[in-house]
Parts: sequence; structure tokens; C-alpha cells
Amino acid sequence: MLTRSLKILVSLSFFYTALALNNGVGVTPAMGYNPYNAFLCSTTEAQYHTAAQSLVSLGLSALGYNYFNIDCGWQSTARDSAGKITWDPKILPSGVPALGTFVHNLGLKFGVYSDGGVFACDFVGGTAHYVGSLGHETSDAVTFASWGADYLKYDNCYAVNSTDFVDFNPPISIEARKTHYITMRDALAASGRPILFSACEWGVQDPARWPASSVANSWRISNDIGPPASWDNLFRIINQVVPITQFAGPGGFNDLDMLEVGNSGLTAAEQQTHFAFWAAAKSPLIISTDLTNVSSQTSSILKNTRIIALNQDSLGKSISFKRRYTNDHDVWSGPLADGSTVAVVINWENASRSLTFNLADVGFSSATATDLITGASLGKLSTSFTTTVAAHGSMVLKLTGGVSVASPVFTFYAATSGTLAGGAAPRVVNSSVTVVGFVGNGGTLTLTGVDGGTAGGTKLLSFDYINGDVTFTNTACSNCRNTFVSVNGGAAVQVQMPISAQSWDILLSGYLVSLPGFKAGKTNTITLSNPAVAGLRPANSAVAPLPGLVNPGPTLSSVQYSGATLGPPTSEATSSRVRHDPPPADEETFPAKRQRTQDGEHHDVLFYEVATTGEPRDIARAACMAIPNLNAGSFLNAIRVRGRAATISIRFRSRPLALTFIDAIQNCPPPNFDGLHACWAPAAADPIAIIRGDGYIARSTG
Ligand SMILES: *[C@@H]1O[C@H](CO)[C@@H](O)[C@H](O)[C@H]1NC(C)=O
Ligand SMILES: *[C@@H]1O[C@H](CO)[C@@H](O)[C@H](O)[C@H]1NC(C)=O
Ligand SMILES: *[C@@H]1O[C@H](CO)[C@@H](O)[C@H](O)[C@H]1NC(C)=O
Ligand SMILES: CC(=O)N[C@H]1CO[C@H](CO)[C@@H](O)[C@@H]1O
Repeated sequence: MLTRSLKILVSLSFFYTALALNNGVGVTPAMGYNPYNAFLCSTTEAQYHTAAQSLVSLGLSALGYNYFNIDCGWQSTARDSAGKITWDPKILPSGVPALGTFVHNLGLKFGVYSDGGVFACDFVGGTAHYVGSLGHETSDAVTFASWGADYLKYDNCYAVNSTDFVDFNPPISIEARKTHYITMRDALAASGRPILFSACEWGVQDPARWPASSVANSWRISNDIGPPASWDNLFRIINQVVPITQFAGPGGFNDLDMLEVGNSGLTAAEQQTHFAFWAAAKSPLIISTDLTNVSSQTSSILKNTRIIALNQDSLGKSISFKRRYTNDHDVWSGPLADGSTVAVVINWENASRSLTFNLADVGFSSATATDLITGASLGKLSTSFTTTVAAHGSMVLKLTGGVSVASPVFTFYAATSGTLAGGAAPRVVNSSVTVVGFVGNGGTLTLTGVDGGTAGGTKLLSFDYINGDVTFTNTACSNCRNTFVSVNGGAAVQVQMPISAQSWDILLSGYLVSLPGFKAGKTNTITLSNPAVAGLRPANSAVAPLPGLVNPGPTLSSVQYSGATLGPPTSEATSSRVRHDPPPADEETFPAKRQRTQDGEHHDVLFYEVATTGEPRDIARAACMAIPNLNAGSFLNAIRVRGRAATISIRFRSRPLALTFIDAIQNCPPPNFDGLHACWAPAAADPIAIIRGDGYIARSTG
């Protein structure tokens, strides 16, 4: 049954052909400037002039950054006496047509902004009430064309009605929303001027699958990237593009949002990763920083002609998701017009480290490589390539002459053939696919009799799953969910699965994980779980160890908390309470309590606030490390991670003066580092520590 569904998926991908908007513009992703990420909706006429001039004087327009676009805040709050859209004379004393002429005279193209709703967006909570174009599409398109517009960014505020400012879960149908955009598409076409149409409805209701390629030259796939910029926003957007990379093609592209290169909130390496990923995913490259103050670092990222060429490659195909080594690195790749392949490898570690890229993850045993960030020739790579990559940095490699590796041959096991426990239940998706849901919050799926081949050891597993948990705000696992996989009862390894679509009906096929611990023969047991999260979990429909293929996961070489010492606790136990499942809601802070355990014993519970420059999971690891250091009967009670801060609560039978974080990661045999179990205090009487998923770690109650 599952094999059949897989075949159907494959044939569908052959059937898909992009119905690109044939308006003669936006054949490659748009490049240019928009002030929003630097100035929100409040750019003055003088600032527009300066920015447009800078685009030229900094040499950016010569590299292809040709569109000079305005964003929200230019409009009036009323139409003129003839019902035409018009500008705010305080912002633009000379008017929009004069600005268009100014921009054109610099040799640039001019982009305007409007909104497909009753009012446009603003950054004063929806109270500005700039006019929107809903119901005025024909008139506004004619007006924009008469002003010399070459580009229209079309936003999505007040799309539902005059009181609903921003709605990520709109009561209006997909068809109604799509209609707003189709109406403007047709109005622009009727205006007679080629105008690049940039749909900005934030990815709500999955525009890629309208498909938006028949409606606009680009479509935003997600909520805003910022401001402020943050690595977490990039992670959210990168996960969100996973299931829709195939929709990008000449004339119609996924828009991952405007660039944050040059803005605070991202390190240099993060900005480099951001730029290269956006370029390789064929997102529009719209600079959105203060051009009067561009550092040499920003300039060198934005002006990298090899990365720009990647973006403007005539084939127009996006990189696609190949492999995630959870919390370690991602591998993406895609084809280029000259027959070569680009590979983008992102370092999720929050530290500079040695990173190995396995060529097999992009289908090659060997290839000749060029580093597109530096331009360096790397010569012929065989099997793998190891280099030092900065925290959140990336490798961007152009691979030519790639020799293909044979595709792994998998044995499929239907999820429904496994043992379902704790609430896990099958769900019929359609006549050819049944998945197992509720693998979480105690629900487990166990497959037995899994073939470990003749030798056992480390095997490559391939999962098909459904995860429709799309999010417009950041969570610990934004647009992804955690599944924990245990082989033969061994440590459960965290696997972070990106969304498979914005619905619970579309599979992601072939998510690969290497796991050790297999025995020879059809003797193995694989258990999927997630103790934390209720609801329909990623529904893993196939598990496929490949006999004989050993592709071990990475090993962790360092931990960032060596020797750090916790200060005095921030609060102390005062009252009685037994903590129950489920864990507190996000907003809840830890109450300072004296806890009474279920056996009636009182313990002191101390709460520590910890801020870190590291990743949340590093806090978790470090606290885990600390456990062996505690006196008998004490244990880590819970860790609550919020961004890069955390509350750690520790139950003490007798209190230590200070708790020293020790570097004991070497005591955790790889590759168990992802499953924190391996680091837990081994006291036999302790119940098993459980990973609560999504950054929350606690002890099981029994
Ligand atoms: C606007 O839409 C929102 C969301 O559906 C709804 O709650 C609200 O009542 C509507 N307001 C009006 C005036 O229709
Ligand atoms: C220019 O950018 C630097 C950081 O690159 C910042 O410290 C400085 O405040 C900025 N100056 C202005 C005038 O914005
Ligand atoms: C069933 O769902 C799968 C997964 O999304 C899809 O590939 C397939 O086309 C669907 N089959 C039918 C008959 O709708
Ligand atoms: C040690 C280290 O690399 N810390 C970085 C972790 O990530 C954040 C956010 O990107 C940076 O601000 C830290 O400097």
C-alpha cells in the first residue's frame, strides 16, 4: 500500500509543470531594494532619494539590484475626488510620479506597494488606515502604470473585512483570497504596462499550491522575516519552504521575504547563510537595510557575484531539502542551467566547528567543487568534504562532473502494520494512504521484525510522514515537529521533521535518518514517540533500514558550557505542589515552590534563570551534564527554554552551595548526544528522563 502511494507521488512530480505568469517580467527572481526592514512604513521622500542614489553609487544596481521599491506608508488615508489612489503629501511632497521619474532617471526600475484588502498594512497596529486596493483593482492598476510602476508588492492586511487587521487563519476561503490576487493580476495585465507582480499574503493558505505561479511572479511563503532579524526567523522560513521548493520556476518564485543582510540581529555568518540560501532557493533578493551605512561585511555578502549568479541562473530551479542531521546540519541541493549542482550545507551548531558534508546526501560519490562564497577551487571531492564552518555558517558548493551513487534500496514497512499504543491511531488520508497519527503525548508506534541485514549496526532509515503544523510565529520547532526514534529500546534520538505541507493530507517522502543499534536479521524493533505533544503527530508511514549501508551521523566534538558555574538560585521553594502533566503553557513562569513528590517527601526546588549565548538545547545539555554532580537524591526537575534564556529547576534533598556545569559530553557515547537520555544520571532507582520535545525537558512522573 505504501509502495503504491510512493509511486503515485513520483508520477505526480512528473506531471507537475509550472504555469508561470507570462507577463514578460520576473523571469529570474527580482533583485532590488525596499526600505521596510530598516525603516518600516516611515520613509521620507528625501530618504527614498538617497537610497535610490545609493543603490547606484554603491555599485549594487550594476550587479542586478535594479528594482527600487517603496513599501507601506506612502499612501493617503483617502482616495482623491475622482476615486483614485493617491499619496500622503507629508511623506511625498513631490508625489509618487515624480519619485518614479527620479528613480527611472537613475536607470532603475520603480516598484510601488499596495494591499489587497480594505486598508493597507501599517506598523501602528492597524490604526493608520491607509487605503487598500480591494474593489479598486482596475483603477489602481491604471494609476500605478501611469506613474511608471514596474513592480507591485501586493500585501494582505484587512483582506477579510475592515476590522480584521492581520489574519493568519482567515475565515474567507482560499478561493476568495486567491481571487483578490487574480483580480489584481488581471488588472495589471489590462493596464498595458509590464509590471512585476509580487504577492505578499505571507504564505497564508499555501499560495504555492494555488498555484501562485499562475497568479504572480513571486509569492511570499511565510510571515515576515522581521524586523527584528533573528536566526529563529530564518529557521522558521527555511522549514516552511521545504514542501514547496518544486513550485519555483522561471517567472514564478517562492519569496522567502526581503533580506536582513546589514541589519542587527544576525551574525556575519548568519547573514551569509541567509543570503546564500535565499539566492539558491531562487527567492527575490530585495536588500532592505540602511544604504547610507553599509559595512564592508554587508557589502561583500551582497556583492558576491557567484551567489548572485546562483540566484539568477536561467534554469530557475530552487534547491530542495535533502537531509537534516537534527541540531547539527542541513543539506540542500538543486540543479543549475549548466548541468552542475549547487549544494548548501547549513551549520546548525552555535559554534564554529569542523563539518563534514557527505556527497551521497546530494546523490554523488565524487564531484569537482568550487566554494561559491570564496571562489576557491576545491578540486575533486570523493565521498565527503570536511571544513571548518562558523556558527550558523554554511558551505555553498558548486559541484560539476558529479558521479552518481546508487540510490539506496529500502524495504518498506507500513506504519499501520506496527503496534500502536498510548493513543496512537490510524487515519485514512485517502484511498491510497493511511497514516498513523497521535504519535506523541504518550502515543507510540512500534515496528517489529525490521530487517537489520546480515550485520546489523548503523542503518539508514527513510520516513514518509505528514506534518501540517504550519506556524506564523516562532516556536521551539517552528514549522517542524520532533519525533523520537529508538532502535531496539536504545536511546531515543530526536528527529526534527519540517512541515510536509500546510495541510494534513500531503506526504513528505524520504526523510532520512541514520541510526545505530541494529542487530542482524529481521529482529529489530523501532519505536517512534514524542512524549510531549498532543494532537496528530508526524505520521510515519514507512521505515526502511538499508541492509549494509553504513552512513553514520555526525559526532559532537564540543560543548559550549565547559566550566560555567551557576550563581545563586533566583528563587527558592516556598510551598507545596506536585507538578503534573502537561507542562505549563508558554506564558507561564515557573512558580517558586516547595514541591512534595508523589511519595509525600518534601524537596527543596531551586530555580535558576540562565541566559545563554548558545542554543536552547545547549542549556539542556549542560544541565544534563550537571546531574552527575548533584548530591544523592537530587535531580534536575525541569528545564524551561525560552529562546536563549531558560529556567532550570533542580530538586535537592540537601542543597549544594553552587552547581557547576561540567563538560561531560565525552561521557555520552555518540550518536546519543541528541537523545539526552544518554547523559542522564544513571541512578538505577530514577525513573527515566523524558524529552518533552520542543525545548522542554522534564522528568517522567513514573
Ligand atoms: C471581521 O472578521 C473577523 C474575523 O472573522 C470577525 O471576528 C469580525 O467580527 C468581522 N468584523 C466585521 C465588522 O464583520
Ligand atoms: C552604522 O552601522 C553601525 C554598525 O554597522 C552602527 O553601529 C551605527 O550606529 C550605524 N550608524 C548610523 C548612523 O546608523
Ligand atoms: C493520497 O494522498 C497522497 C499524499 O498526499 C497523494 O500523493 C495521493 O495523490 C493521494 N491519492 C489520492 C487517490 O487522492
Ligand atoms: C557561542 C556562539 O556562537 N554564540 C552565538 C549563538 O547564536 C546567537 C544568535 O545567532 C549569537 O548571538 C551568539 O553569538
